[in-house]
Amino acid sequence: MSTTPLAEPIAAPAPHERDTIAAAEVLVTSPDRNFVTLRITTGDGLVGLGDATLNGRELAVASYLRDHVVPLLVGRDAQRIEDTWQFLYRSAYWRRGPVTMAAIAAVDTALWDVKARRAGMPLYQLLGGASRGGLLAYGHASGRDVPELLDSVRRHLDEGFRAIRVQTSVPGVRTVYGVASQPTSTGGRYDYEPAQRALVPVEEDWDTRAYLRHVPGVFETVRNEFGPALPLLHDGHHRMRPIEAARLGKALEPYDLFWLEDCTPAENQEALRLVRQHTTTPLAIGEVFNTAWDYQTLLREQLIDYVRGSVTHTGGVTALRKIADQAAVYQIRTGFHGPTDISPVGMAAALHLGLALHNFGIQELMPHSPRTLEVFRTSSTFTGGYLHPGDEPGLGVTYDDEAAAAHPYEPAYLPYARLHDGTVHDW
Ligand code: KDG
Ligand code: MG
Repeated sequence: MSTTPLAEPIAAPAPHERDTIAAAEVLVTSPDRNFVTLRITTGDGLVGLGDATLNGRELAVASYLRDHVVPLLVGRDAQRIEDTWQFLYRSAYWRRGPVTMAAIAAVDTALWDVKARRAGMPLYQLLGGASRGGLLAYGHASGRDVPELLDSVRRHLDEGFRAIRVQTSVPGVRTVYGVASQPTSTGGRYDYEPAQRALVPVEEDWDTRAYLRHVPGVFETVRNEFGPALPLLHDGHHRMRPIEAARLGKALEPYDLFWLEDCTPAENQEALRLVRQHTTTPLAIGEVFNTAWDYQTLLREQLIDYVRGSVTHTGGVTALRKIADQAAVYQIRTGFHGPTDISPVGMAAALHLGLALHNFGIQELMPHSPRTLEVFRTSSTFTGGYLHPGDEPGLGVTYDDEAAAAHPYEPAYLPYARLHDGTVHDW
């Protein structure tokens, strides 16, 4: 009996010495808020940066990288981005999850930075080139009362924003997440960081019925004041049950929102079916998602209009691009998460990707503090309401070690919410 000889395994060619990963460092700094960054250096000294910041759980990702990923990276081929992604995702056995995916994202982003620097091109050129001249960005207006909110919208318009997220305090609720703690229109400090430096999270209160009674009237006032054209957005921050979210979406229809974000807790994808049956207000979701599988039902059944993931929390440029391409099949667009806890490195990666994607929708912009921008020097610009990542090779971000050293890590936590009877609530 003759047997077919087994094929010899084919090994990928060994990396060119200059492309070998010579070092990978985990950098933790806290210029007004905590950031975790991965810096990869190649055999010939090219450097790439990746953002691994997970708000309130920063050191878990730093340890995952330092203890379990960095030892696997040294000696690998920096050019093999897809292979490295698959290796880190599949070889761990334990898949998905925010810590794992932020760590993989940092490696992936740093390798894309290296590849683009090697090519002498801004990253968006490697991703297919620019699909547009700039990225429409939305800013965060908020107010502890309606006059303060209207002032905040005006200030954002003066700063050049052409799309605005509107968050408001709620009568009977003491503190509401997303509402700046000081009046920004009179020179008060913008809240660069919703997390607060402390050993335990700050407790906030919540009342969904009071919120549902209040919000439509606020949007009516804002719409009347600023006219029909201004894109207005709102973040429900996972606080509603499906029927409550449906009611809000319906109530907001006359005010023509660009989107209603995170109207229900995101892990229950089926909840969006009920919301969708009741309202034509566009829906955005996904800032806490970390893989394509978190979007599976939402995309296939066309239950959302915008994908909210970030490069930083969804496994990097490689993974988020695949999600965006899947969304494009259903005419669903991107609206990548862009709060201050995405570092300027993660933000730059989002801008390069957004510039290249055909189905880009909008980009969130929560400006980083001047102190943050002394550590992370970025070529990104914001002009006339549009963001652009700049044309430097790679991501266009450099990390200043000296500036970073002045800001050691400090524990900081996002707040959380309780109902008036003391029950912990979604937020
Ligand atoms: O880390 C969590 C914050 O980034 C998040 O709460 C901000 O909801 C947010 C948003 O839409 O930017
Ligand atoms: Mg949000």
